[in-house]
Amino acid sequence: MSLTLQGRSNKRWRFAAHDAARIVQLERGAGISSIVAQLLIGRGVYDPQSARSFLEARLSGLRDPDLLPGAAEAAERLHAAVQAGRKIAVYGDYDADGMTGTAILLGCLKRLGADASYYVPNRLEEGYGLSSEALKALAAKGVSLVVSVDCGIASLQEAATARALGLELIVTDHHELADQLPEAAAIVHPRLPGWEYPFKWLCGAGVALKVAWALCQRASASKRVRPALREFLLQAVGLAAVGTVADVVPLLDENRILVRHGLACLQAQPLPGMAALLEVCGLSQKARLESEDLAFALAPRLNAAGRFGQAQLGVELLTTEVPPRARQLAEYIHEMNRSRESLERSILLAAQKQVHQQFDAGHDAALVLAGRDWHQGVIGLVAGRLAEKYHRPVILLALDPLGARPAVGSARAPAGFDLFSALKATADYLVTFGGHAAAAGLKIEEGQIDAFRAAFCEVAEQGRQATEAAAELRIDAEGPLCQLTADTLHQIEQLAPFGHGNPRPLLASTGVQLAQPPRRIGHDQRHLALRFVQQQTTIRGVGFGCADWAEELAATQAPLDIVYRPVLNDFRGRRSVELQLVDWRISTLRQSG
Ligand SMILES: [Mn+2]
Repeated sequence: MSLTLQGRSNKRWRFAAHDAARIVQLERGAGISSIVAQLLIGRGVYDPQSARSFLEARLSGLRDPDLLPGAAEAAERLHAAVQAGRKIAVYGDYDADGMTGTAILLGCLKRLGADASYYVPNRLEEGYGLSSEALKALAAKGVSLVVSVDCGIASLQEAATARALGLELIVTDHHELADQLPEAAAIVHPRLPGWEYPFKWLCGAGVALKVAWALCQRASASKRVRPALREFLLQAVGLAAVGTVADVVPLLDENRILVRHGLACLQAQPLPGMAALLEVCGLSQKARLESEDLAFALAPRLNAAGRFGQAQLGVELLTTEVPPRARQLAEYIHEMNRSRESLERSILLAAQKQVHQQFDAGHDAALVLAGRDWHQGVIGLVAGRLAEKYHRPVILLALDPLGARPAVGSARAPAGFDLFSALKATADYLVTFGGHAAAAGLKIEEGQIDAFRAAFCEVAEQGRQATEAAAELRIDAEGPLCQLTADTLHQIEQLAPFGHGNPRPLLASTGVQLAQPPRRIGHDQRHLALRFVQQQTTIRGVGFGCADWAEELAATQAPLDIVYRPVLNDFRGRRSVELQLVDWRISTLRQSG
């Protein structure tokens, strides 16, 4: 039976079908516990062999790098350039995926003795992708081969510039393919036309790792790479894991393997920069790193450097071999992340004020907000938060301080809405735009904003149904709190790493009460500390970003139905089960159990 209800988050609760016969079959066939079988079936894994390969996620499950479209050609060319002693530049992107990918290729080239340098554009001044100016500057320095990371697939003009400059250009990227490809010496991309690569969702760093691996095979004159290079490639898997989680690509197939093993590599043998970064995040003593640590601690710090136009420091951090320098850079990046947090808070407040003053959140199908002192490196984060909160596309525009240049905008949309198509449909009002279904960037003349808003809201209205249909919580299973033993949680952890495409399981319990009123916690009081009781079982809970619910929860005497993610806390060797509250409602069902 599939039952739908609505909780306080305004999302519908959709319970996964419970197919008892199928669960028992998989449980026996694969020799796994019932809860793991149930969760795997909910993820579309039905047969014992797929279940085992999913759970094992062996490193040997990574495909030979030469199978990745263009990787063999790129590796041959890079190998030849290294042998010839030519100057090589790695041209990266300023986000965490681009930085980690750049660090992988640069680190690899240096270990092969190459004369290699890197270039990462300034996000605020140059923007995303290859730039003709930068290519000219590289050529003037004697660079003769440029290899892009996490960018370049749409840089047709710039590829022509590179050709005119006599630069050999290798593009490695994973972004959407346009109708036309750049004219480059080689293009490495998991979805390159004419190839059939079985896994389409490697990120920029994943693609860079494959190229580095293929290059190491050539340098070792064997499919088995030399031990020293193998050691570096394992460290590079740690870097690729950060890029993979940061870029929110599905954690399935090769991405799942990269993150599973990358987490272990980051912990066991981190590069000096990663060690320093883990240290400033307070993670160096953690018993077991999780994908969430990459998503919420490492990636935001690297991205903060990019947001302030300092991505080159991020790459330096990830490639330096000098621990004191790594420490210094990690601390500086940590500070930039704090500035980012405070800017984000103040823009969020101002944007919310605009939502209340200017818009009828119930009627406008999209929110288009603008501010003159908004930092363009941070507006995307705020747009993301608002899109989540209001379940509709949100565009934040940073107006030029002098009003002389076009406003720079960041757009985010909830699942089910195609932002890129919506911008394409309203492109007449825009100077430029780019991106994909869930996130995009744009530039617009100030005088066009009102007309654009009206047009965009109209397009959003048409896409509303799809967005609303997607606004649901997919609950894996329902059961009493007493089921949540440390043992069950260990079973569930076998499905880790969790993230996009393989979310941490969402469970529900009905007829639960609060042992005490919720407490606001966190340095900005945004979170809630909770304690749930059901019969003999008491479990601690936390509601991240749920402070809005404090009064209502405190005033509620009736039993609650709750939706949550169970997590296992390994704090100083003491294991405890904790709930992360996701949604709740006043109970109308009989108590479970
Ligand atoms: Mn990327």
